[in-house]
Amino acid sequence: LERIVKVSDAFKAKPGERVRLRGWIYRTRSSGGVIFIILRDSTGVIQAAIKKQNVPQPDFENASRALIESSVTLEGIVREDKRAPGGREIEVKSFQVIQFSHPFPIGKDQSTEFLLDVRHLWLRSQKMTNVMKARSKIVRYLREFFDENGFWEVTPPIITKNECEGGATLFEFNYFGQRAFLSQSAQLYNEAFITALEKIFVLAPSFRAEKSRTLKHLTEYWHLEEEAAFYDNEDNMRLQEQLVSFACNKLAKNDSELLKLLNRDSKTLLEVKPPFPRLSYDQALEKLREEGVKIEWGEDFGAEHEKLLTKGLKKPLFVHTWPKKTKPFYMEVHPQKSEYVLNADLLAPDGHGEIIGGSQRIWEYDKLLQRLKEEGLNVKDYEWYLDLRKYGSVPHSGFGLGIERLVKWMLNLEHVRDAIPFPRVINRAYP
Ligand code: NSS
Repeated sequence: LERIVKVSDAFKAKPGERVRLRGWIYRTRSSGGVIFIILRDSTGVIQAAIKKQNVPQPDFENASRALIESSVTLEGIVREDKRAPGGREIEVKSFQVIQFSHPFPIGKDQSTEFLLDVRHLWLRSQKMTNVMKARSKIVRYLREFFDENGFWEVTPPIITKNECEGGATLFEFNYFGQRAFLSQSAQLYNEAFITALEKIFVLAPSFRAEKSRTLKHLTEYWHLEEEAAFYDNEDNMRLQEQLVSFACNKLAKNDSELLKLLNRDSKTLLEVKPPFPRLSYDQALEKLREEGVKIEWGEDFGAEHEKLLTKGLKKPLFVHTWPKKTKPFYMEVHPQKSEYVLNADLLAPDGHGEIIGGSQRIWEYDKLLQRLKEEGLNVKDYEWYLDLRKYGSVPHSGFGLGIERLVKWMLNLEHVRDAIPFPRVINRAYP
């Protein structure tokens, strides 16, 4: 009796073995009395040769009628064949169609916008399949790192009454007559968890009403956020470089075949190791000015600035100690320089942009209250957050990493939307 196997198993099977495969038609062509089908499943593609004299007549007719992307099952003998892709071919003995596909709308050289319109179908392309596999691995390694280092995974709410990262990018909605928002960040809740669990992380969607179209902004993205009691900004940066290096090294070591399919060289990822280079905001500003950039103190960096700062780097770059006025209310003020905060942004090499934002938090009640007022936030909505500074408050720090930004850099993708199956941007919430 035949075994049901995956395409990858068929490549490992002994020649002469009889196997049964299930999947989709990736390519099809016929020549004389033979139909060559490239069969695709989640593990890869393999050639199958359907000869008229080898199969029952209806099987041959179905094979000749079935268009690409039809779902099929077939049974046959594994043969070595130098002419076939990968040096293997299935000599088919029986062939059934599960569903005859309608003519597939995706052909060669289609526009980016069209491929986004049919994203639900484009997901099965080799490119998207490989990106999704790599993303799955990367997320697994990130979780593994936290698990090995004593962090608990927690689950914050998505519906909230608090802004975390400024009003300009809030998605507001009517919550049974009350004003509420989609979460921009789990951070404020993360700060509540640490009094129970000390070291925690969250993987959840964050929402930002980003009104501009760029290579790195989504309106819905996956946010990996960490928070730890008793950590200062130094501890925070060290943890970030360990986390990022761990994920890069694991992917390079365990998944080099996958990386090859994505045209990403494993060696670069193996070289990502602590410590990462660091510049203070003021040093970065000086460097930009040396390059001829006109920029005021206190201005945020744009994509071009980030590109200049990270050009040719092998590892990500920390830019730390930012002007207080450019950053949110919750960041701890620098003890010696009151116009600065204890924070760091981590910029990926070669202009891939900011992948992490993190800081030490204000942990004292009076200071936090003052900053909330300075920023004009409604103190009533933050009473619970202020409570955290009343009952056993401790110094603490945390950060947030954008999964799609990290994946974009690690796989060297062009656009952040290539790193997420169904991207949401200003002009798109379909499919
Ligand atoms: O705004 S952040 O810089 N920081 C926070 O939200 C903190 N509250 C996180 C924390 O300390 N717990 O966002 C963090 C990261 C940022 O570095 C990006 O990698 C990513 O989140 N990010 C985004 N990715 C994709 N699209 C958009 N629009 C986006 N905004 C931030």
